[in-house]
Amino acid sequence: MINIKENEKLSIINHSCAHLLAQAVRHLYPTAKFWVGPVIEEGFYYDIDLGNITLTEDNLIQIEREMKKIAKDGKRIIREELTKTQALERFHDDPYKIDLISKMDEKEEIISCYTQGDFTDLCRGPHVETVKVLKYFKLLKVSGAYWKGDSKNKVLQRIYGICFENEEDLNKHLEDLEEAKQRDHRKIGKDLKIFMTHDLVGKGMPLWLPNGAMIRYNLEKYIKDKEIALGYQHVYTPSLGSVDLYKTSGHWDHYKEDMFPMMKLDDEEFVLRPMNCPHHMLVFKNDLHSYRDLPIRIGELAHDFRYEASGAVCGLERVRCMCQNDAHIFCSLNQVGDEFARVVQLILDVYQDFGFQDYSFRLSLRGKEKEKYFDDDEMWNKAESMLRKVLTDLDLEFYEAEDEAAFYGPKLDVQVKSAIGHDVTLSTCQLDFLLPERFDLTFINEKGEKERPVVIHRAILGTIDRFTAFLLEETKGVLPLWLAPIQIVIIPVSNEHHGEYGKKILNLLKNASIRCELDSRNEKVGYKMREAQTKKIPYSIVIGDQEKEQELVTYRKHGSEEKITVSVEQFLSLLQEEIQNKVR
Ligand code: TSB
Ligand code: ZN
Repeated sequence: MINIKENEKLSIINHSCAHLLAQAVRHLYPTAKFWVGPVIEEGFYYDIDLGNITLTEDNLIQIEREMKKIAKDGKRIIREELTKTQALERFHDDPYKIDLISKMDEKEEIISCYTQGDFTDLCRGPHVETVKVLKYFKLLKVSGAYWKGDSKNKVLQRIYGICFENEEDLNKHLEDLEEAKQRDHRKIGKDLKIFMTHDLVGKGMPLWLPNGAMIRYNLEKYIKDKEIALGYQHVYTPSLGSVDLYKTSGHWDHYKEDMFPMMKLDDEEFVLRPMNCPHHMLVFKNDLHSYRDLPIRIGELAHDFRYEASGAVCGLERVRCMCQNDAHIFCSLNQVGDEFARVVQLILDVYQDFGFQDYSFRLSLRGKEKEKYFDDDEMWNKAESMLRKVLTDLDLEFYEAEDEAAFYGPKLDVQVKSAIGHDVTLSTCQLDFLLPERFDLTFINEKGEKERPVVIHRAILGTIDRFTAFLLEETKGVLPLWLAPIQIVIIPVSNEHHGEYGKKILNLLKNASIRCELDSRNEKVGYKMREAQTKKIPYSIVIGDQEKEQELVTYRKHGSEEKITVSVEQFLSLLQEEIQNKVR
């Protein structure tokens, strides 16, 4: 989707459209007060103080109508430059604009305002010459937004909109938005009964329904089998740990804000774990290790709990209870390059299996906010330059981002975009010199001396939760056969005549571990077929007289109109091959 902010012409008309919006709101709500109305990637918004009024979608339609009226009237937009004193005088009865003006320095910036007809707004500009050109716009939504983003402040009404130069572009954009809505995993997850949420359970804590649980079982098996084949050893460790464990690791000092609060039992203190690293450090420490044993790769499908802001949680994409596809690799310094290469290769293989193509690598570095990161400049410089070299040696195309590292070290993150435009990390591979130090980990090197290992933290699917969210959006819910919760639906033409044969096929497929259902409801075949399409079941098979007499099945693949009749054995081997090869 187009990024309005990156296009100069569109930025200007969107900004002018924000003023048009404000003018229309002023006409309809004369006491309205206006905060700021910036251009954003998705168009523009304006934050407006409407007292106790909460706007509805219907109100947006009325405002849009008023905007059209003003635009048609076609007033010119006139710029005026003011001194600070003049500006304070001009906006003296508007506390929001006074707040803005008082922070301005007239020596550094020109203070200007723009007037169109009966409406003047403080603004840097530039704007279009007349409101007449603002024809192709749409108000998209309204939500509450705290003044200056601070939850202690008043809630303002934030109205979002977008404006284009012509009707065609606007319509195309609205179609894209509609498609994104259809592709949103929260919609697919609800329609296909994959997960649900409930206020009684809490925000960011989805419940996986049977269909979702089957997808998840297959994903977990897929990645665990792959990892075991690659020399990972899987463990199970508890979802709780003592506060001391997290004090030792440094999480208590640098990650506490993201954790659920401590629980006190008798005289012990526990936390729900936000990460699994500390447990895995202790698993490593449980044995003596020689350089010959390294790298040691400890994996776990491990449950973690993070305090994500209530406004940030989103379906399965951002949750408060998650299951990481986690592993910690313990290796010597000179094995880091190879191990990183292996992890990157595994990521690429997995993305290939799922057909993911739109992703980018991000080198996530430390930021300036010191307290967020473990304070050891030498360690950070070493880790960051080492990781940068590893990535350069791998010939990987990547971009760098500050203030995105873990508190213990820099990361290589794989970034993807969700249907509604969130930029999120899926896979991650991180370099850590800190935790081995904090847990005093050692191995015996070639010289018989104790040496400190390096730890690589990595999650390939990220979390099963976020991965499933992304998978549902990428596939629009049409999962490949090997992952589909229900793979086949068997539809007898008549229950009376073909029901028994239907059951026979059902058992045969079930015995071959195919997940199938017999639809023996008293409904028309066409109706059942359509329902199988809506449920995105990969194959529906219809059986009537001919099929029954000659031991055949007639199948139809999801999304295809073609009906193909084959023997039962042929059908089964076709399915098995498709599952085996993870055909998409
Ligand atoms: C990889 N200690 C490391 C681990 O060893 C770690 O926890 N890294 S992490 O913080 O980056 O999290 C790993 C992955 O979990 C991320 O790459 C992301 O894909 C996923 N993730 C993080 N937060 C959430 C969340 N709130 N909801 C769903 N998935 C999340
Ligand atoms: Zn970790």
